[in-house]
Amino acid sequence: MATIIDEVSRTFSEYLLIPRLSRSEHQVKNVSLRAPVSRYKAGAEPEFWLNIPFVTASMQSVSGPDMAIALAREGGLAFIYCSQTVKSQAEMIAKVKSHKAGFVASDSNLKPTDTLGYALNLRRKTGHSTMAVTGDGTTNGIFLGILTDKDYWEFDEDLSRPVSDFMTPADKVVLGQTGISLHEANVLLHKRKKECLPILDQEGHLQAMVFKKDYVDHRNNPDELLDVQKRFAVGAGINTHDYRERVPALVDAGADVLCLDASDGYSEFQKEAALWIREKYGNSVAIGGGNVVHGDAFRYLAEEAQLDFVKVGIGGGSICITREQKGIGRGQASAMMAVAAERDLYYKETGIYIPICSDGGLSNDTQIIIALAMGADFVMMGRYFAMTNESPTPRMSIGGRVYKPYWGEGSNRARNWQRYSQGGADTGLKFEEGVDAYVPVVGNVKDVLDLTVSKIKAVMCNMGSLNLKEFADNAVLTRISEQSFVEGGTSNVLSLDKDIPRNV
Ligand code: MZP
Repeated sequence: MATIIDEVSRTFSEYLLIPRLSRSEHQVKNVSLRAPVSRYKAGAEPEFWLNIPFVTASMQSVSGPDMAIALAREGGLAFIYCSQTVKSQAEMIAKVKSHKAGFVASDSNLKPTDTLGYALNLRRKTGHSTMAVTGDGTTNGIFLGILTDKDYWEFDEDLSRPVSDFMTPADKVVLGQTGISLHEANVLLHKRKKECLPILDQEGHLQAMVFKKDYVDHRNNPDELLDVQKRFAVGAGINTHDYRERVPALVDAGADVLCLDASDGYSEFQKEAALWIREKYGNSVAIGGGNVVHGDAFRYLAEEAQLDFVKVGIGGGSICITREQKGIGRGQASAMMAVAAERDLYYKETGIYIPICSDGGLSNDTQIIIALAMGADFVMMGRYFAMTNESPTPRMSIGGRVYKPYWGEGSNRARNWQRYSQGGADTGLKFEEGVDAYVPVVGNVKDVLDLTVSKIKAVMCNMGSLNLKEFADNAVLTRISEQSFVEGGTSNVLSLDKDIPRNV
């Protein structure tokens, strides 16, 4: 006979936190939201951290390069979706990596004989208003000068004239030599009041560029998530079918974290893929997987598949119909509590900490807070990020409000069959597990995260905690009745806007 779990499947909105003593040090300015991503031994530091506990879902309608750049700037990580060709996914990763760094390889280059019209087209295509001019127009050609948008008046010039007529020639450009430190390069930019510093080798070949705007960006975003070369960190979704071909291309392009993207991750296919990657790349790239909803599955992926982190959640996603279609899944709070308990037990037994991620179904900031309190090290969200300006979908006006399309990876539109059928020769989507939907546009990633982060930090102070580990350890949660849920809203008053129009 089947095993029946007595406990009812519960969701995050059925719980409230009971405040703990806040001491004088429990102030928002002292709170850290750093979160581990890679497994670590007691007493050691994880190789990979997030500065805020947020990652994006590996989905077509969520995670492109603009999202990855915007989120890394705030301290989180995007997982570029894998339901596209290896080539285009690797190009997206490379785009994030080349966006900003201390020393950037110059990727918009001109020959002196190129016309101004050609340069303008290149500017439109790349968005780069500063372009190096090299002898042969290549990244590391002999440096001849620089063309910026201050050198010409687009609508007044003869566009057929050569770039050499407009550029600032090399002898008038402030230059750095190979071997200069980033700090020295920035000081030179500052002192000489320049926007960009080309770095040349002894023979005059262009080696790199250093931009003032990157320095300013860095100072404005102290939490930004960078790799050792000071490039934005980026993650990539992968599947259990083509990882032998896909993973090398993604790692070459610079992916920092890989995540096996599957609706149900309790499978030998995940183990095989994870061990193959581990053997080839060791600990140089973090590997996550899932999704799971109970302790045994967590232990399998932690122990047998040697994953760095495990994602929790089946069927809770805002666009997900897996529970309706297949009858599998678990309430997200019950799943988190079961997996967090097993994670803690595993840590006690082995001294190895495996971070866990709550994935899907987080429909407001309160649920994010409860997920972290229940032991999630970080959260993965799709809808939350799909609603921002940086998601890769077009804005559309419906009934006077602005929306963006948001569709599940298991929908007919995404056709990500690899996520739902992890092994064998199966190809193609036989039935849908996700829907095609719209979400309202709410603003920039930065603005929505600012609000969520402020709330989390405020609650952590209520709970007498200065970091996420303390928060989960200190958390005391109570289940709420339907009546107390109602009590939590406004009561016996008429609310402005909701009940009484503001212009009355
Ligand atoms: P949400 O943040 O929009 O509620 O959920 C996003 C999560 O739903 C993803 O990270 C992924 O785990 C899951 N997902 C993505 N596509 C589908 C689907 O088509 C899905 N069923 O469930």
